[in-house]
Amino acid sequence: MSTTCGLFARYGAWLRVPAHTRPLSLCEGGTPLIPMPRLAQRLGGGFDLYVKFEGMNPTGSFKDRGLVVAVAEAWGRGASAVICASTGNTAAAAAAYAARAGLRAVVVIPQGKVALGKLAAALAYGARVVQVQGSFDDALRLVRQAVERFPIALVNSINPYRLEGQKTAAFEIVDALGRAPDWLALPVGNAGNITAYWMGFTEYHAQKGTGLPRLLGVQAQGAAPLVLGRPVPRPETVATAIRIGRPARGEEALEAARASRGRIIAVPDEAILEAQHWLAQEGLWVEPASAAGLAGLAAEIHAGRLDPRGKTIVVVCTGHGLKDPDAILHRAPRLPSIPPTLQALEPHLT
Ligand code: AN7
Repeated sequence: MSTTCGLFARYGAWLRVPAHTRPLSLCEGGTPLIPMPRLAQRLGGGFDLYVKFEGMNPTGSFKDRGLVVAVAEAWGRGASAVICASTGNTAAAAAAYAARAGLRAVVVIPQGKVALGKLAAALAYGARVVQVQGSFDDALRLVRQAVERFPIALVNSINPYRLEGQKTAAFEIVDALGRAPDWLALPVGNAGNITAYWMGFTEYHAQKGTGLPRLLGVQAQGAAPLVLGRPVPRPETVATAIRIGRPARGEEALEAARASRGRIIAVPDEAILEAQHWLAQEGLWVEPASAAGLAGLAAEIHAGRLDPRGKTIVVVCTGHGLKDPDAILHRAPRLPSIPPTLQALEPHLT
């Protein structure tokens, strides 16, 4: 399959992949970088704020960037099936790209802890979905064991081609702004994405002198192994996408944050939900985990640890709100129910 859109078409020359890699595409990437002047005001003003809205990818999250490349490599080497552990978005993306390539997908998820839209997506794309009575970390341990015994390609972000794809988001931000932002704030779960962004920014900078951002990685307080400095055996957070206690790329993430003169912090669930609400007030519905970057940025500015004045700051919103409708509906007020008369509607019009 030759590609006319998507990551291989746009950034193929930058992807370090084996020659056998067989490009495919769902026209992923090319996501909007949306100016957020009113939100910047809310955080004190005096700086340029943008959201990189990764929810606009084909399956609704940034995972499409990683999975298109990981599946292309597996497909090109003749694999007939792929497997991943997932909090949901990786599962949806793996299932979609496997379907596109005609491969089988097996996704292993923590039972009862995957948002509805992600589970439905994996099923819609025809993946075999297996629920584990345990956490994401248990699921990842299982799939690591499985690929040692069975001929099935691992597409979690331990797979280096995942990062090759995901680094293209950094390229897009630099291409849009003309240089790297001063700060990049993003959620951190299994820690592949922050690692990939740093790769992307450093590679572009080495070739084009486009500068480097400081990285602000944000974990949920109940799932913050990189802040605590030790694994969290029973992670818990409303942001189920980042409900991860033992990140596979934790060391690289800490190193990326350090090298960028940035840091990884944790924020409480309430701050995440508040940031989700702020984004919705701007017309952007993102899933809870996706709002963690903004929550972390707000907390750092508020505490006086990050001076935004005169800066260009990009917040990465990693996944679409449509993936997790329950996060909204669980908190929604009781809706009025009326007979079909104008008289009954009238009290609701002001
Ligand atoms: C919306 O899908 O780990 O730090 O299995 O879905 O690269 O793990 C998802 C992670 C942020 C964290 N935002 O990224 C999975 C999974 C959203 C996510 C993250 C995830 P990493």
